Amino acid sequence: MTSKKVLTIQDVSCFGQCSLTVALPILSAMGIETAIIPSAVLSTHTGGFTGYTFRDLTEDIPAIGAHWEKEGVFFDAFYTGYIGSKRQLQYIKDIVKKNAKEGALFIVDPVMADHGKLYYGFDEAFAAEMASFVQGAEVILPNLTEAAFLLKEPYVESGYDKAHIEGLLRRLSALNGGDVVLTGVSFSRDKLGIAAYSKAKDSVHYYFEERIEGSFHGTGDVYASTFVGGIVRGLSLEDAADLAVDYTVRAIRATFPVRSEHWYGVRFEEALPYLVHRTEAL
Ligand code: PXL
Repeated sequence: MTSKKVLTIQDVSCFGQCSLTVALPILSAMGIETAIIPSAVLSTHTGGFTGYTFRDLTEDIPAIGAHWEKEGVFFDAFYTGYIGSKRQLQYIKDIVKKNAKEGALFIVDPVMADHGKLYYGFDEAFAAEMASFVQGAEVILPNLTEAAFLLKEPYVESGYDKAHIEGLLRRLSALNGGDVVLTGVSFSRDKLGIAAYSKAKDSVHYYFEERIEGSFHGTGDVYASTFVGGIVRGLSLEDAADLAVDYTVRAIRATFPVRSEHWYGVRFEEALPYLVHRTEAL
């Protein structure tokens, strides 16, 4: 049981199994009261669909925070994902300051890029703003592409070694002043996983699973949501990072047999009983 309250801020992609439509069910399944602020509403996500609608909700954000302050609504943790505009970053920072309980956690998934490229609608100026937005976050969860954009370094896709990953982790940790979980790390063809850097311990923890061939949209959001749930439920950085790998892999396995029709997301719902079971043991 936990009475902790989380606020997650990311878009609603009405169809496509990512961002809030993934974060909310996962955090709920982990027994965590979760409030939301939709940063934007899109008819679908931007990864493979064309002609989607996009309603920016930037102007609603400060008003929501102000109302909550009046109502005495405060949070134990903040988790941000896909943010629709640069201006939102400042508004969100204000909410993280004003609507926080003492000791509240701030966890940032700097969603903006994958496979060496920025997502549609993002540019290097946004990446620079994101690099300063993460300052003060207890944990950031970039993939390798996002790490490169945050650090303004060339993206290294493969063939790197531990020294490269550990250099990235330390340089990223200098941006937020806290812990870092780097996703999509692989030192061999058949394994894929994460590297977690604990600033307090100055240690790096790796966790790998068998690679499942293909690219699966929305897995970053499944991963980050589960990680946040684990942290809020009291797991260590390393245990939360591992639990999130275990669950994400199950969601991908549930999708693999139907991947050609189900190209837009992962069937994380199939694996929710597993996550509930793992959460019950906490
Ligand atoms: O899964 C990350 C994500 C979230 N939200 C929107 C996206 C993407 C990735 O493409 O397009 C709208």
